Amino acid sequence: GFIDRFLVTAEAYFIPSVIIFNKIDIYDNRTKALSEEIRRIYENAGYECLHISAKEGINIDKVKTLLSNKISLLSGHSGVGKSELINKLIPGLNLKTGDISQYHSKGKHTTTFAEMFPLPGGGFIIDTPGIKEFGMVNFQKEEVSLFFPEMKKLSINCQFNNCTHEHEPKCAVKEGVEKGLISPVRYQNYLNIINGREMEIEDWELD
Ligand SMILES: Nc1nc2c(ncn2[C@@H]2O[C@H](COP(=O)(O)OP(=O)(O)OP(=O)(O)O)[C@@H](O)[C@H]2O)c(=O)[nH]1
Ligand SMILES: [Zn+2]
Repeated sequence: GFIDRFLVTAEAYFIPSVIIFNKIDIYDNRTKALSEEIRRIYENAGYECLHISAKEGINIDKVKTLLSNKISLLSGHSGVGKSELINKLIPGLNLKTGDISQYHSKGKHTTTFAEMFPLPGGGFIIDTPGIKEFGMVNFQKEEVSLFFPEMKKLSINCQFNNCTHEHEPKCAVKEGVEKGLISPVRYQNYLNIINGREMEIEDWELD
């Protein structure tokens, strides 16, 4: 839920997004398979995905290339390793990173406010506090699918041009879900957003 809400808001403001999977150094087989499944869903939706390890320095050069000469914002739940990644991008910065074992018991948050840092290769990175919930701007029901790139593409073939892809006949988006062109998970999150449902427990939460 969190990722899709975030991406919708970014799309609404024409901000390109990249999805980073961190801590690949500690993925077991199940986590690896799950992350590949999620990668497929988001690549299919049109997003670039990148597997990294901030700690072991894997694919950090690719992150550097992505961020070079741009102003970027890093977002994700508390403990995913945002501060660790920024430390790798900016040698000598030494942001405080959290001990993961304390996250669940004490709800520890290392970063408490958004901060912007200049990058050695040009550009800036904004670190944000770990986000538990993501409030969204109020969109019109009919416009939300414009911010799901894979739905937007198909929706031009819907019978109604203000189709909400929920219950309308001859809906190209619903057909796309049935044909496997659109991920059922993304579609469900879309329905949750247009119906103003509270963020549900993450389907992919691992613990
Ligand atoms: N094994 C492993 N651990 C990592 C990696 N990246 C970060 N960690 C660890 O995960 C814990 C949390 O990292 P942080 O960088 O503090 O997480 P954060 O996203 O900045 O958390 P908040 O500041 O609360 O939002 C720390 O103990 C890090 O050392 C990684 O790639 N691999
Ligand atoms: Zn439709």
